[in-house]
Amino acid sequence: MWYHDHAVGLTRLNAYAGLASGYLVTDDVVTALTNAGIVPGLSYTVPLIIQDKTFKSKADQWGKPGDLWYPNVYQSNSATSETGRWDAGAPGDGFANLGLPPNPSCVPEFFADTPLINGAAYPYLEAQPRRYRVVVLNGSQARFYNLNLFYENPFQPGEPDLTRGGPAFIQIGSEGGLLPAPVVHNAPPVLIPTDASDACDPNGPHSLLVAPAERADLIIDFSSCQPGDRLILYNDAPGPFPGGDSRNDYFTGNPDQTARGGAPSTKLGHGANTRTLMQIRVVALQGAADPFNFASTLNALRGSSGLSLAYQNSHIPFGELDLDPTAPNVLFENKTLNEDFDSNGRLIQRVGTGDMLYSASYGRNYTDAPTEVYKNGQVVVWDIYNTTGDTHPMHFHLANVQVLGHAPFTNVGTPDTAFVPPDPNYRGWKETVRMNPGEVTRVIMQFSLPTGLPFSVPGSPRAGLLGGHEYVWHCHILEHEEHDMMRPLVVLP
Ligand SMILES: [Cu+2]
Repeated sequence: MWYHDHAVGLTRLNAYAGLASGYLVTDDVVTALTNAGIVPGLSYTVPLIIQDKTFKSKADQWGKPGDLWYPNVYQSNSATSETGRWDAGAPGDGFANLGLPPNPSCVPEFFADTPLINGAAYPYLEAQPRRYRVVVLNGSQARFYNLNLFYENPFQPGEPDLTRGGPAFIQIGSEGGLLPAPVVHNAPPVLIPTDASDACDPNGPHSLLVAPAERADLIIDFSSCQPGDRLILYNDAPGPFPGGDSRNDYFTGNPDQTARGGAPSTKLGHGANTRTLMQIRVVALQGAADPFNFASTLNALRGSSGLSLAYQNSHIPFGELDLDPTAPNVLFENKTLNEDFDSNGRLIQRVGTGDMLYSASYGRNYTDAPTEVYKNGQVVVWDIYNTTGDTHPMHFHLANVQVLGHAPFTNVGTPDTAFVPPDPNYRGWKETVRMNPGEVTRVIMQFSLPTGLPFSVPGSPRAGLLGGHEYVWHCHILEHEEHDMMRPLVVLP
C-alpha cells in the first residue's frame, strides 16, 4: 500500500516533494504462504518505489543545484510549430485560438528525467542466488514503466545486454491483494514496439506494465545467477502512454533534442536516463540454500493449496467476495473520460458522469455537484468510455474494483464488440485500472461504508445535506487529477 497527501490543488506538488510513502500489509493468509516457504519472508522482501524526479543543475534565484525542479510554464505548441510541449486552444474548438496561460501555470503532465528507487537515483541492490519477494509501486507523477530484467552489458557498465534476459518475475498480487493465479513476466523480456512518432499500441506486447499508483507483488528467483553477475532493471514505456514523445525518453546515446526544447544526448555512464532504473549485483549465498526455485514456486502457487485458495480466503475479512454483475439490483452506468481546453487555452482532462448525451465537452469539474450518489452496499457496474488520446490509470477510493473487460467503441454508450477479458494480472482486486484510448473499460464494485470503527464519522460538508460520506475517484496521473480529472463519490448510510 502507499499513502500520500491529497489536498485539492496541491496533491501533485506535495507528492512530488516527498509527502508519499509505502507500507506493507500482511495477514494470516500471506503468513501461511510464507510459513509454507512458497512466498519469501520479510528478510528477503524488497520494496521498489519508483518515481521520476528532475534536479536543478545550476543555482538560480529559486534554489541551488540538486533541488527538485518542477515545470511552471505551459509551453504551447502553435499551429506551425511543435517545439512546445502541449497543444493550446479555446474551450470546445480544438486548436483554433492560442490561449494565454498564466505564469506560473499548472501543466498537463510531467515526465522527469531521473528515476529514483526508494528515493535513490540509479541505486544497486545486492541479491543472493535465491528467491526474493519484490513489491513494486509506481509512485510517479505521470510516467508508466514497462519493467524487464536483463543481464548487464559487460562492455558498457550500467547498460543492459538486450539479448540476454534475466530471471523471470512471478506476479502474485496487485493493489487489492493476491491474484487468483500467478502470472509470469520477463520470460523472456518483452520490449514495447513503437512507431516513428514513439507511439505504441496500448494493447500491444508489453512486459510488467505499471501506471502511476499501480503495484505488483513479485517473486524473483536469482538462483540461476552466479555471484558477480550484474543485472539491470530496465524500462521502455513511452511517455505519455501510449502516444509517446521522444523528449521524455532519456537513454544513453539518444539523439540531441535541444532544437525541440528537449535534452542533449546522454553520455555513457551519466544521466539523464529513464530506462536504466536499478542495478542488481549478485553476491554469494549466505546460509542455507532456498528450498524453492522458480519452477517449484510456480507449481506450489498453482496447486490446490496455492494462490487460488489464498485469494478466496484473503478477501473474506474485507467482505470482498467476487461480485456478480447478473445479481439483482446491480446498477449499470456509463461514464466518460474527456479532454478539452480550459478558459486559459490549456489542455484539461475531466470525468464525464450522469446520463447526458455525449459531447466533446462532456466532462464535469470536481467542484460540480456530486452525480455518483449511492446507498451503502450498492453494487455498480461502470462502463467508462475513454474519449481521449491517453491511457488513464483511474483510481477509486473506498472500494476496490474488479475489471470485467474492455472493448473498442465509436459512440459513447455502445461498445463496438463484445468485452475482451482483462489481462491475467488484472483479475484480482484493483485500486487503479489503466483505461486505454478509444476503449470502454467495464468495472464492478460495491460501495460499503467502513464498519466497526471506534469513532463516529460526520457526513461530508459538501454532501452533508444528504448525510452522505464523500470519497473521490480520479485519474492517478497527478497533473490530470488536479486539472480536473476527479469527481466526488458519495455513499449514503
Ligand atoms: Cu489521466
